[in-house]
Amino acid sequence: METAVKTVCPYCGVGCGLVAKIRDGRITGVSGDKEHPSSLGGICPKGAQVGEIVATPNRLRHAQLRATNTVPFTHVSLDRALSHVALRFREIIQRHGPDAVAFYVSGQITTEAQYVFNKLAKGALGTNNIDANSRLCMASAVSAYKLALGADAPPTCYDDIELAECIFIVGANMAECHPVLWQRVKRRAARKRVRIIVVDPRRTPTAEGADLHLPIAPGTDVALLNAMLHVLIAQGWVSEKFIRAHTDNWESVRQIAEAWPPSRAAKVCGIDEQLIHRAAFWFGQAAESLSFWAMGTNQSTSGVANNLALINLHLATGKIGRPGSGPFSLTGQPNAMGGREVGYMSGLLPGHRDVTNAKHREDIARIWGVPKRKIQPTPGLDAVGMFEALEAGDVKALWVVGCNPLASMPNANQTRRALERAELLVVQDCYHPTETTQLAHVLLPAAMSLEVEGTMTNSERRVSLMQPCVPPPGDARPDWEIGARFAAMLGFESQFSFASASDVFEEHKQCCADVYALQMNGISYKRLRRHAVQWPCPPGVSHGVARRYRNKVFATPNGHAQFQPVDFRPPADALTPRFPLVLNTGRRASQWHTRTKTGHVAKLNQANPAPFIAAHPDDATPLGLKDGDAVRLVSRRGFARSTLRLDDGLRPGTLFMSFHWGQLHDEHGCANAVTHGEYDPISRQPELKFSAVRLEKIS
Ligand SMILES: Nc1nc2c(c(=O)[nH]1)N[C@H]1C(S)=C(S)[C@@H](COP(=O)(O)OP(=O)(O)OC[C@H]3O[C@@H](n4cnc5c(=O)[nH]c(N)nc54)[C@H](O)[C@@H]3O)O[C@H]1N2
Ligand SMILES: Nc1nc2c(c(=O)[nH]1)N[C@H]1C(S)=C(S)[C@@H](COP(=O)(O)OP(=O)(O)OC[C@H]3O[C@@H](n4cnc5c(=O)[nH]c(N)nc54)[C@H](O)[C@@H]3O)O[C@H]1N2
Ligand code: SF4
Ligand SMILES: [Mo]
Repeated sequence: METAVKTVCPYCGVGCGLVAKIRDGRITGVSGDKEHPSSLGGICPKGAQVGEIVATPNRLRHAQLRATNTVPFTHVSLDRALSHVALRFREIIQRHGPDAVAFYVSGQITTEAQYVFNKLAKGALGTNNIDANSRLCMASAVSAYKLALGADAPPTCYDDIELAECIFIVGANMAECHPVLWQRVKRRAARKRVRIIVVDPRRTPTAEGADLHLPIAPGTDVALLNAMLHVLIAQGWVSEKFIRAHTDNWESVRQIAEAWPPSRAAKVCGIDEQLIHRAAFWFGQAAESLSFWAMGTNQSTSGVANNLALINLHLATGKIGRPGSGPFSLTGQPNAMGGREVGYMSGLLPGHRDVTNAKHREDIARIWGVPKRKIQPTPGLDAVGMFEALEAGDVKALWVVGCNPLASMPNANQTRRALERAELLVVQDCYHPTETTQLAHVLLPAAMSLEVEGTMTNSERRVSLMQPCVPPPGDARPDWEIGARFAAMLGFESQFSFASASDVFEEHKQCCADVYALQMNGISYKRLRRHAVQWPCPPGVSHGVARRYRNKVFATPNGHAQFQPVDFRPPADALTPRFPLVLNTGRRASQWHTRTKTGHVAKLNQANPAPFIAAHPDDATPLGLKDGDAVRLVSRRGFARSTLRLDDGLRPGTLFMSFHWGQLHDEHGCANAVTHGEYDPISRQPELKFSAVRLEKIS
C-alpha cells in the first residue's frame, strides 16, 4: 500500500513543503505540497530527488570508536560510545575546566536538536563554547537586524513578492540557491510589471533574469549602497516624515551618503555611473521595494556594514513595515532561523537573548532548571576562534553535529591541523566517510530529515513540522535524543527528561514566551500537523503574523529604528603582484555544500558533474591558459587545483570556484584551502568571497 507523508525540504531556507509517497518502507516519489503556505506546491530538482538521500550506501548506521585517528574504527553500541565520550569529557573538564570542550553545530538539524545541544553546553556543562555553521552564513544579517531594528529576523514574508514593484537582489544567486522563490519572482514578473535589479560581480543565472545587472567589483557594496542613498536624497525620495517619527541618527547617515556621489562610487565599484543612478531611481520610484540578499553580502569583513547600508535605504524611504517592502535576508540552510530562535551561537541564549545580560541568564537558567551561575556571562568561542583554539591546544575536545568543517571552514589546512590536534573529536553525522568523519575518534549515527520528527523555521519565519517518512537505518537516532541521552549520563536526567521532540519544542516555546517579537505561544505540534505557522504567533492567531513592524514600532528601547552610518572599507586579503586576482566562491544549482547530501543523487550529479575554476578569458589568455587546462589557485594559505573553464560572465580580475568538492574528491581540490579566516569585527563572519590568489597552469 502507498501512503503519503507531509514533511519539509531539508535543503535550502525557502523551506518548501513536500509530500513523500511511501511504499514498503521506501520513498517512491516526492512532490511539492500545494497546501504549504510558503511554497504553494513549488519544488526544485534537489527537493524532488530528496528521497534518494536516505538510502545511500555510505549512511552511518552504527556508532564507531577508536583510540587514535590513525587506527581503524570498531563498531559499538550508541550508549557505549556515549559513555566513552562522557568519561572523556569529565576527565578533560576536571583537568582544564569546561571551556576545554566545544560544540560545533548546524543550521541543518531540527530546532529541537539545536535546543538540546545549546542547553547541554551552556546550561549543563557551563561553557559558551558552542557555535554553528550559521557563523559562516547568517551572522552578519543577525547583527545588522539587531543593530538597526532592535531584534533579529526579517520583517517581511514571501507574499511581499506579489506586491513589490522593485525587487533589489544584492549578493544572492536566487536562481540557483533559492529556486522556488526565484520561480515566484519570475511568475510575478510575467504577470505584472516589476523591476528586478541584481548586484553581483558575476553574471549569474539570476543576473541574466534581471532587468538591470550591476557587476560591481567584489567587496564594494557599501560604496554602491551609500551612493544609491546619495541619489535618493538628491531626488527627494527619502521620507522625512517616516525618518522623523520612527528613526534615530539620520543626520550621521545623511552625512556619509553626501560623501558618496555616484561618480565616486562608480570608480570604487568599477561600474558605469549610470547604473547606480538607474538602480536608485527604480528603488526610489517604486511604491514598494523589496530587497533580498545572501552570502555575497554577509560573507565579508564588511558583512554587517553591507547589511546596514541596505537597511538604511529602506529606513530612509520608509519602505519597511508595509506590504511589499522591506529588507529580506535569505536564510541559507533549512533551519538556520531555528538556530537563531534557540540562540545556538556562542554569545546568545534562547529567545533572542544574550549571555552578557544578567536578566537573560537568569530567565533561561530558571527554565533550564540549572543554577544561575552555571551560565557563563561572556561569549564563548565563535567558529573561527574555536578551530584556532583547538589548533593552539586550548580546546581539547570538539563535538561536531551536522557540519563538515574540514571542507567548509576557511583555511582548510589550518582546520586540518586543528582537528588533528584534538584529544577527542566526536562527529555526529548521517554519513561516513566525510572529510571530517575521517579524522574523528568517535562517530555517532544521526537519523536525518525524512526519518525524524522535528521543526524547522524558514526564511519568512514560518515553522514547519518535519514528519518521519521512513525509519532510520541501524542504530541511528534523532540528534536531540543523542544529546539528551548524553546529558543524562552526566547526571542531568531531570533537565533532559524529554520523551519526544514535542516535549523539547514546548520548553523552547517557554523560552520565547515573554519575547513579543518571537512569540510561539500559539504554535504546537498539534497545530503544525495541520499547517505551518509563522512567528510571532500569540495564542489564538491561526497562521501567525506575516509582517512585523506594521505599526512602525521597532524592537529598540524607544521603538525607533536606528540608522547606522557605515563607510566603505576594502576587503582584508590584499591584492599584490604575487596574488593579483580575487577568488570568489559559492554554489551551483544541483550540489549542496560539501556534497554529502547530493553526491549520491544521479540526476543532480548529471546536472553539475564536476568542479572547475572559472576565469575570464582576459585573465586566462595572457597566461597561455585555455579551457580544460589543469590549473591551480595559489593563495597565502595554500592551493587548490581543478580544471579551467573560461567564462566571460565573470568580472575580469575575478575567479570563481564552488566549494562543493572537498578533499575526499581530490586531496588538493578543496576551494577552502585558499580562503582565509579574516572576519567581520561585529558578526565574526569570515570573508569567504574574497581571497587574493594567482592562477597557474599545472604542467
Ligand atoms: N543549490 C544550492 N542551493 C543552496 C545551497 C547549496 O549549497 N546549493 N546552500 C544554501 C545556503 S547554506 C546558503 S548560505 C545559500 C547561499 O545563497 P547565495 O548567497 O545566493 O549563494 P552563493 O553562491 O554563496 O553567493 C551568492 C553570490 O554572491 C556573489 N558575490 C561574491 N562577492 C560579492 C560581492 O562582493 N558583492 C556582491 N553583491 N555579490 C558578491 C557571488 O558571485 C554569488 O553569485 O544557498 C542555499 N541554497
Ligand atoms: N568557500 C566557501 N566556504 C563556505 C561557503 C562559501 O560560500 N564559500 N559557505 C558557508 C556556508 S553559508 C555554510 S552554511 C557552510 C556549510 O558548511 P557545513 O554545514 O559544514 O557543510 P555541509 O556539507 O552541509 O555539512 C553538513 C554535514 O552534516 C551532515 N548532516 C546532514 N543532515 C544531518 C542531520 O540531520 N544530522 C546530523 N547530525 N548531520 C547531518 C551532512 O552529512 C554533512 O556531513 O559552508 C560555508 N563554507
Ligand atoms: S527551493 Fe529549497 S526548499 Fe524548495 S525544494 Fe528547492 S532546495 Fe528544497
Ligand atoms: Mo549557508
